[in-house]
This record gives sequence, structure tokens and C-alpha cells, in this order.
Amino acid sequence: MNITFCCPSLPAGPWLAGLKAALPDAEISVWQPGALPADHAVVWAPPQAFFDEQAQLKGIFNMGAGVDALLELRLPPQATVVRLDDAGMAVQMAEYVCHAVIRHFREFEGYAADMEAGLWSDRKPRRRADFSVGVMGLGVLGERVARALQTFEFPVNGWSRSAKAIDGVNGFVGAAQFNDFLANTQVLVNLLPLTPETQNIMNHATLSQLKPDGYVINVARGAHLVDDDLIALIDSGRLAGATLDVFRVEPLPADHPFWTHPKITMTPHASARTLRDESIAQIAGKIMALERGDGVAGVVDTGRGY
Ligand code: NDP
Ligand code: OXD
Repeated sequence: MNITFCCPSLPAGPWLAGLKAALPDAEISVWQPGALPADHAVVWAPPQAFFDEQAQLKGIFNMGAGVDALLELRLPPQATVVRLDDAGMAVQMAEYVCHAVIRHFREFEGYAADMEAGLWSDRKPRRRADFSVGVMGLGVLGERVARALQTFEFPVNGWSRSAKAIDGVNGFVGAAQFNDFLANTQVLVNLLPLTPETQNIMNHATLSQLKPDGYVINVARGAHLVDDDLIALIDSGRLAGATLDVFRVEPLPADHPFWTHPKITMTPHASARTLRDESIAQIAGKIMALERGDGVAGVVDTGRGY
């Protein structure tokens, strides 16, 4: 079995060593133009030229959960596209979102500013029951986040394409229930895949429906959010602020207004990092399963876009 590795932004050495250790019988090499045809590919942000040459691939393993960039390329139609399915990302996402929600709910930023100014402040406690968190996307990551938020007894709403039964989560389904979901949500968490249906989904019209003083946490993709609409709603006092991990252009350009906005907290696409050992173990296991003809989790429906 031949495996080709094409992740131009990653240092190939440690990934190749890990894949070779996990699949000792396979021939594994870093793709170069003109390389021999392979059975499976492990990829992250490959060029179109890679797929144009490797048109015979049986399996394409995306080294991330989101496949939006991959699906913009022309892929070999017979190949099974598989994305990372948790692989250590869900617990990181749960930590990140709970931290952002609690930081806002408990006004830690306000306290930090007060202490800096030498103020022994007395802030009124907020009512947890009013602080409903709405998670858009109840897949591998969204479900884990929704469960983690319940630990802190926030009311949790969830919105997905198909109905889910998650204990304690108030479920909303599809376009017909989207407005109700928003109207019942104080803190909006985005964990949707980026597809033609979800692009720009957080815009002036939708974000205006959140409860007064709503707050936005975007940890999925930058193109889900209309940046100027978010800023306008925060500046008008309609929204309280946002925590953003993902951006339309990454790295975020130096002149983008998010950098200096006092009510926007940012991280550099770091909410759930791809973990090498977990990812290699998952991909190697799935390559072996596909070779045996077994089913695997995380197969992408390329028509649906996730
Ligand atoms: P999943 O595919 O497991 O879950 C996607 C969820 O979104 C599903 O519940 C799906 O509904 C729902 N959904 C999709 N389209 C719609 C729609 N049109 N309307 C309503 N609901 C919809 O993805 P993951 O949880 O693994 O990952 C989610 C995203 O998180 C990734 O695509 C990626 O962009 C982002 N991500 C960001 C990272 C970061 O570091 N910032 C790290 C990893 C991922 P249904 O269940 O009904 O199909
Ligand atoms: C992913 C990401 O999609 O890191 O896995 O954004």
C-alpha cells in the first residue's frame, strides 16, 4: 500500500515518522510533483496540482475537522474523503468555549480592569438562568461543547440540520426553527461547518435576534461571520461583545478593526489544535479499516459539504 503525504504548511518529518510507525507495512512518502500514484493521501491545504496528478486515490484523509477548503478543489470522484473526527479536539473546544462563556458571564475582564485601576469593585451577580448559551452545530464538537456547558448549569440550546436528542439540551432544527433558537439565546457559539448554506450566517439580521446584550463566540470559520455587522451591533450597544478564534483572512491583517476593538477578544485559530499522535492513530486505523472494506466514521458527504 502506498500513502502520500501532502501538508505543505506542516513539518513533514514527525508526521511521516508517526505514520510509518503506525503503518509499518505501507510505503509512505512526502508528495513531490511527478511522484508515483498512491492508494491513500493524508492532506492539509494541498494544491490542486496534487489531485490532478493523484487522480487514482482511494482515500483522502483531511488533517482537520473542517473540509471547506478541501472541497473547493477538484477531487478524484471515486475517492472516499475522511475528516478528523474529534482526535482530541472536542475536549479542547469544550475548554475554550466554557472559558469564554464563563469569562464573560463572571465579568473577569471587568474585574481585571478594576484591579489594574486599584478599584475594589462590587459587581452584581448575573442570573445564570437568563444566560442561555446557544450552540449552532451539534456534531462531534458542538455536542461535546453543549454537554460541557451543562456542567456549569447554563441553560443550553442547540441548533442542527437534523433533530438530536441530547439530555438537557433544548433542540432547534433547521431553517424553520432558526429564529426561535436565536431569540432564546444570550451567548451564541458557532460550531457549524462552512458550506454554501452557512456562509455569512452570523449577520446583522440574525445577530439582531439574540437576547439583549447578546455575545458571540466564533470557533468554526471566519466566513460564517459578517465582520462589519458584528462591529456595528457591538458599537450600537445591541451586542455586548465577542470572542473570535477564526477569521476570513488568517493571519488577521494588521489593519483589521478587530485588533483594537475593546469588546472583542481574539485568539489565532487556536481553540482546538490538531494533535499529532491522536490524528495519526485515527488516520492509520481508518486506512486499515478502508483497506479491509469496513466502514469508518467521519466520511464527508461532498454534496452536502461536510
Ligand atoms: P460535524 O460535521 O460533526 O458537525 C456539524 C454540525 O453542524 C452538525 O450537527 C450538522 O447538523 C450541523 N449543520 C451543518 N449544516 C447545517 C445547517 N445548514 N443548518 C443547521 N445545522 C447544520 O463537525 P465538527 O463538530 O467536527 O466540526 C465543526 C466545525 O468546527 C468544522 O467544520 C470546522 O470548521 C470547525 N473547527 C474549528 C477548529 C478551530 O480550531 N477553530 C478546530 C476544528 C474544527 P446534522 O448533525 O443534522 O448534520
Ligand atoms: C479544523 C481546524 O478544521 O483546525 O480541524 O480548523
